[in-house]
Amino acid sequence: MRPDTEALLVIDVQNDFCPGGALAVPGGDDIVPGINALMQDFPVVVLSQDWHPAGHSSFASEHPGKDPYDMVEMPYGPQVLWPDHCIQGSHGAAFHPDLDTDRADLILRKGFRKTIDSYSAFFENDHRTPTGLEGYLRSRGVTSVTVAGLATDFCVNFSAVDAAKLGFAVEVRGDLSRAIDLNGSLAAARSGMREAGVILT
Ligand code: VGL
Ligand code: ZN
Repeated sequence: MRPDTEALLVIDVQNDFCPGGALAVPGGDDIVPGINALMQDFPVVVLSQDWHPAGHSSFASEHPGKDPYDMVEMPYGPQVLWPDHCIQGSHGAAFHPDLDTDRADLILRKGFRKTIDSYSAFFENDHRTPTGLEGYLRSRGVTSVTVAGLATDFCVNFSAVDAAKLGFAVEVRGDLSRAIDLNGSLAAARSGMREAGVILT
């Protein structure tokens, strides 16, 4: 077991991000056994869950004339439009059935406000509205986080960069994450994470 200062953050290992899901990430389910094994090493385990109301503003279906993966300008900045996914209470929003959710200390839901998306488990996409995760980790004495899950170039990336900006030591397990890779987003995410001081393994 690692020291009590080390947390594992498992990002969005949900049915909609796995093959067959609404926003399937290629090979998204391959990482489940490795993540289950890794959870056994950590004294603090947090799972995040993308958790959108129906009609969420990040859904292309809410923007007449737009298609999934188009970009729009939101009051908080540019936003990719997605297929409807991870709707609260739906099968797609549930964790992958093989994920060992019993091992989690905290399940953190994000993206529940209709008018703002939240890729990061720390802040919504305005980069200002906190989810509460920072306070949770600090009050448990955590100083270092390891991040894995879906998708490498979106929610894993934003969570890892925010954690580094907040002063946590951050490692991203690239081998236990999978990417959407939209127009070079994986390469951009990798260099952004490295620039922020994240260790990519
Ligand atoms: C995610 C796109 C939309 C993710 C969530 O978990 O990476 N990507 N919502
Ligand atoms: Zn989402």
